[in-house]
Parts: sequence; C-alpha cells; structure tokens
Amino acid sequence: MSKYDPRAIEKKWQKIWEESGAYKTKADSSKPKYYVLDMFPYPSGAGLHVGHPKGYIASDIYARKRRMEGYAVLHPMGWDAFGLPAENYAIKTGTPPQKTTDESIATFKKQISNLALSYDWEYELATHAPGYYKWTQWLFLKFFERGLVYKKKALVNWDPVDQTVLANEQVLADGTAERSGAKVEKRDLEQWFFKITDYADELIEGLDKVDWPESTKINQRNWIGKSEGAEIEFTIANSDKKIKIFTTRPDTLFGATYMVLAPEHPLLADLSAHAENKADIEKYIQDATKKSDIERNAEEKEKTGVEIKGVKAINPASKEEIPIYVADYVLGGYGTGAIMAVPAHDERDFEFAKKFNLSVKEIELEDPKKITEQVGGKMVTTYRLHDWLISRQRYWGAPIPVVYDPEGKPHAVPEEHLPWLLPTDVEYLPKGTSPLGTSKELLARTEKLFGKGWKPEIDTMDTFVCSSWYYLRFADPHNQEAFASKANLERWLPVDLYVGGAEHTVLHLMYARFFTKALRDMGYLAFDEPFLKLRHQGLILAEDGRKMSKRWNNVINPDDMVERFGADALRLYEMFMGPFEQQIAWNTNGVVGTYRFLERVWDMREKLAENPLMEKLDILLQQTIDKVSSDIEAFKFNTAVSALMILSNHFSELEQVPKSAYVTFLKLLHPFAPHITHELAEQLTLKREEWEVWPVADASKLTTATAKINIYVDGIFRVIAEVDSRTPKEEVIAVAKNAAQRWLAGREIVEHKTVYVPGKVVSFVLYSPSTSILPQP
Ligand code: ANZ
Repeated sequence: MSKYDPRAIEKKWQKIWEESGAYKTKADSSKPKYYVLDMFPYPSGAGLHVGHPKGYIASDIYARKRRMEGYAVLHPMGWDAFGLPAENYAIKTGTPPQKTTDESIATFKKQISNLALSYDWEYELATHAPGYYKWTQWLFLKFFERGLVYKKKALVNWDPVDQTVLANEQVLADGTAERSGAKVEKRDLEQWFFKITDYADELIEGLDKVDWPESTKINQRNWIGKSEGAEIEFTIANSDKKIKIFTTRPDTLFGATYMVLAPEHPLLADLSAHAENKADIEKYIQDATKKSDIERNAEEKEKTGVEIKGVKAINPASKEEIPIYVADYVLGGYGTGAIMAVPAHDERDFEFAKKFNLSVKEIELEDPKKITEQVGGKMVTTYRLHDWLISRQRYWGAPIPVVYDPEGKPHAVPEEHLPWLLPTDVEYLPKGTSPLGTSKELLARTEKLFGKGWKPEIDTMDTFVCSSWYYLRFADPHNQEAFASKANLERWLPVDLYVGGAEHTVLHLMYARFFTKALRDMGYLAFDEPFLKLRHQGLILAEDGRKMSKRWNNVINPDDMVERFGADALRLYEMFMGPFEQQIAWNTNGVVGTYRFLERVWDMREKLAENPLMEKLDILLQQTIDKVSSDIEAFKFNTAVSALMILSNHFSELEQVPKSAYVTFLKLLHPFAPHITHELAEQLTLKREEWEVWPVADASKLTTATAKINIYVDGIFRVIAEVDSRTPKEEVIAVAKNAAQRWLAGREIVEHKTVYVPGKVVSFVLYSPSTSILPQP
C-alpha cells in the first residue's frame, strides 16, 4: 500500500474543492446561518509568516464543524488594503501603492490557499477598490448628515515620522505611535472627527451582552473611562470671570487650597494677561503642550507648574482666596481642564503642594450631594473617551468626500459623484501636508463639478474607517446599489464568531461597535453588537523566543512547512502547540510530530475490519466525540487534538480496527486535517452525506465513573480523593497533592518517586528534613 504523501493528495484535493465549489456560501438555503469571520489582514509585501494563519486555522475548523452540523456558513476573506507600508514603499521606490498592494494580495491569497482555509472567494473584498470605498465615503456622508461627523480645530497627536495626525487610540501608553514607534507630538490643526462619544454609555453597556474575553472588555471600559462627579464654579476675585472644575470628590470642597488649570485651558490667556509673571507662564505653556498626556500623567514624574501671580480664585465653600496655578498634571482634554486641588485628600495635589509650599488643610467631609447644590454646582458624568479623529495627511486611504466653497465652507460631495476617486497624479513624499494637495486632476475635477474657486479636501480617512464596516459588506460584497441589501444583512449579520489579534481592543473593535450602533440608529441595521463571540489568538514567537521579524532573520514561512510536511500537519501542529490564546514559540519538531501522527492514521487503513465495537472502544469513542465537540466550541483546540491522538493510540494497540470507529475518527479529524481525511474517505468509498456530518456522542455511554484514589505519603495511607475516571495523570496528581496538603505541609516531594496507579493510588515520597539533598540556593 502507498505511503502517506501529502504533496500528492493536498494538491489533488485543493483542485477538486475549487472546481466543485465545495465552499460556496449557501446564501438562500433554508438552513440556519452561521457567520465565521477572521480579522482581515493588511496585505504586506513580506507575505505571511506561520503566526498569521493560527487564527485562520482555528476559525476554519469552527466553520467546517458548523457546516458538518448542517449550518449555512458564511466564511469570507478580504483585504484591509489601504495603509502606510505601501505608501512608504512608494516613497522609497516610486512604485504606486496600487501596484504593490495588488501584488501583496496575490501573494497572500496564494499562501492562504495552500492551507485549505475554506473561504468562499466569491465574497472577497478589498478596501482600496473604488467599488468598496465608494461605500466608505457614502457612510461618511450619512454620518455627516446625521451630525456624527464634524470638523474642528484641536490639539492633536502628530506623528513626526509618518507625518500625519493620529487618533488617541493609535498612541501607546508610553507616548509613542502605535505604528511608527515615533514619539508623538502635539499640533493645533483643523481636522475631521467622528462623534463616537455620543455612544459612550452604550459602548459600555453593550459589553455585557457579548461573549468576549474579559480582558478586552476591561480595556474598552477603561478606555471609555466613565466617571461620575460634580462640576463646580470658582469665581475669580475682583472679576466676574468663573472657572468651572470637575471633581469626583465634592465632599472635600472645604479642603481646596488652590486651583490648577491645564496648560490648554482657554481662560489662561485672559488670566495671565493680568499676571505679574506673564512671560514665565507663556514659556511654561509652550513647553507643556508639546508633551503627551501619558508623559504628563506619569506618576513618578516630578510635579511642575507656575503660579498665575496676582490673580486669585474664591473657594465657594470656605470663601477663602486661593492661588491659581497652571500645571501639566491637569489635562486639557479631561473633565473641564481645571481642578480644585485638595492636598489633604489627593496624592498628586499633596506632592504639588509640598513642592510649592501650599497649605494643606485638614477638613471634615461634607455630604457630596448637598454641598454641590449649596455652591450652585451640578452632578455630571465625564468620559475619558474623545471623539475619533479620522483625518490623515497621507495618500493611501479613502479620500474624504468633502469640497470647500470659495469662502472655505465645507460641503459634502453629492452621492452621485461617488466614488470620489483617489487621484493618481500625486507626489507621495509627505511634507507635513497632504499628498492629495499635489494633484492637479483632483483640483480640476472639483472646479469642473462645483465651480471656480472650489477646493477639494486633501486629507484621507483613517484606515480604521474602512475596517469599521467591512463585516457588513461581506454579506453582499458586489452590491452596487447599497453597502449591502437589507435581506442579506438580515440573513448573515451579526457575526457569530470573530477571531483575531488582541492588539485592536480599543481601536478596530470599538470603532466597529460604534459604526454598528450609529447605523442601527439610522435604520440600516437591526442589531446592536456586531461580534457576538470573539476570541484572540496568542502570538507565535520564533524558535528563539523573539517576535518573528525580518530584522531578526527568524521568520518561518508557512510555504516551507507545507512543502516539507503538508498543510494538514501544519494545521494540526498550530492547533496542538498550546492553548490558543497563549503566546508560544515555534518548534519545527512539533510539525514532525503531527506529521508522524497523520502517517499512523494513514497506515491504519490496512487494519480495518467490519467487526463490531468492543465496549471499551465504544466508550472511548463516545468520550472522544464529546470532548472534541466541546473543546472546539471552547477554543481548546490543543486538547481536542490530544483526544484524537489518544483514540488513535488505542487503535494502534488493536489487531483490527472496526471500520465504523475509524470513520467516526475521520469525521472528528476532518476539520483539522481536511486533505488526508477526504483522501481516506474516498479510498473507503464513503459518500459525502455519509461522513461529512458531525457525529453526536451517545450520552448513555458517557456516564463517567468516579475513581476513588488512595493517597499515600511516605508509605502511609492518608486520605481518599474522588476524581472523574477520565482525569489525566497530571491532574490526578495535582488533586492528590491538594487533598494530602496537611501531610505534605511545607516539605518537598521527591517528584521522580511519585507513583500513580491509574484510577487507584497516588503515592508521594518526601525529602527527609535531616538528610536534605535539596540543591542549595
Ligand atoms: C478634588 C479631589 C479630591 C479629587 C480628592 C480627587 C481626590 P477620575 O476618577 O479619573 O474621573 N481631575 C479632574 N479633572 C482633571 C484633569 N483635567 N486632569 C487631571 N486631573 C483631573 O478623576 C477625577 C479627579 O481627578 C477629580 O476629582 C480631580 O481631582 C482630578 F481627594 O477633585 B478631584
């Protein structure tokens, strides 16, 4: 009989699947729907490394299981195609981003196809295609009509390397840019914003409705940063001017011994005009506003500030005159940008007071409600979340569909002119202004359509706008009349399972939720949350434990692995290597291991017989069905694979393997290793409807016996622990340790002398304290 040869069978089956349309979406069938989505990749020039497919393999297994269970599955793939790498490459080489992007997509697609991921390529989309960004622009217009898009001048994050403005979400905790790593600066610029803050509350509440990793929910809640407190006005002495502060502790009002304004506070110019030290204040403001909020807020940072000399405020409770400072530990973008400082109760205020010799006043706390009312304040809710800045001074993005009349007033480009095409006659090199400003064609187009003196908007949209709605487009990717038809949206949305990296917890995953809620309010969608179940894959590190990167020359290419061991072995290995969400280093020997496993599965054909199941095998088989089924649901792919290995080991011990058990085994293995299972099914002349169905465990055979484990310590029987008889050895030993804790107390176990008699006994031997042979520290 022939040897297992993945090279021969994998190509054969990929061709058959393609020609027979095996993974076509059954859009109009009567079957229930299931939508399995991967976060679509940015098609970079470097191609895929073995880390990319980890999530894709997992979602593919899920999608295949759902199909076998009788669902109509939507499992599409596309390209998040706009973005800076292609543009930066264009600057270096002059190659148009369009060309680089299309080439990268072709490479990615080929690599993905080698892995037998069951995407329906008829549903493919790419965000840089005019047929797609037409609808990105259309959505911008709808948001604009509804007042969810506006333009304002604001102090914004400027990335000096990528030469563009960034959203707050794109600046990391250390004040560097998420993409370029540059230290982010502040600039005062007029920019377009999406009003995501309108949905702050709902974005928090909705998190309770979805099956997402808790850490991601926490990140979103913290990012939105809802805070309940009071706004209270402080009057400036000898003036009718007032400064409004935000505090979560109005009960400490009597203890406010000074005030602090953020360097960005709008009243500062006015106040410092009367100050004795105007020049010092101006210098301080200039320096402070260059720093990032994160830097300014750093706890270990020494407090700095300047008093506005000659100007005082009046504490509305104590009526005392108190000094006013400008200091950068108060942020312009939070609360009202001004605080009352209570050094007796607030750590930061205390530090500042110590440094500047300000009085620290011990006080009795007031009733927060009452005191707020008494001084004419009001209770308010503030948020850390700001509106989403979407203007980018870069080329390779969707043009913002706006034109300006000769007075400079913005107008939306009417719908009939969409797609508002990205011009091609541009200089890519960013000079701090937008490359689209160099296009003669864009200007001529604008003047021709709207009149002399009209000018186009020259910024493009943040690429996160494009990815905020792609999961909707997948329901109906070729529709030219709408971003997706109502019927198709109803058929497929929301996404049932979404798989992707954890790095987008407050970026894409929040923006997409905002889009969904806004579109629901406009009547286009009938659901609140776009992604019902979300899972993040852990990174695959290189064999040296570092991140895979061209720079370290440690990248493992999936094509090489497929070439050497086949896609099935690679798929199995990536699922078997450890818990799905954990970060794990690559080990090529592991692929050798899964290859050998498949080889044994292959060779087992020769032992098949039509004999009935023995009871022991039948129980193991039912248990395996049960475990693989529930493990896939729970994203415990590694333990699902190990259950399959246990079953196949049992087959190996048998003289003859009952064919019916082997066929069930093939069904369970199929989502993990589609090629070999198809080939074996063909050799066994199984019909599709016979084996491409997910098996259901016979519950009556699953009743698990409990095993009573006798636990011995140093040869003396101590206690009994009860465990499920299926519990693996390591777990039984852990349970036994726990149960015998008081006889083990504080002493070291001689691990290699631990004895386990399956289902019966665990025996521990302890190091004797007098003759300790423990290695000295
Ligand atoms: C007086 C006070 C006394 C405060 C006290 C705290 C403790 P969260 O919980 O994050 O909302 N604050 C207000 N606006 C600020 C700004 N723009 N920049 C920096 N700090 C600001 O924190 C609210 C508290 O942070 C507010 O309550 C205010 O200090 C400060 F014992 O007011 B508190």
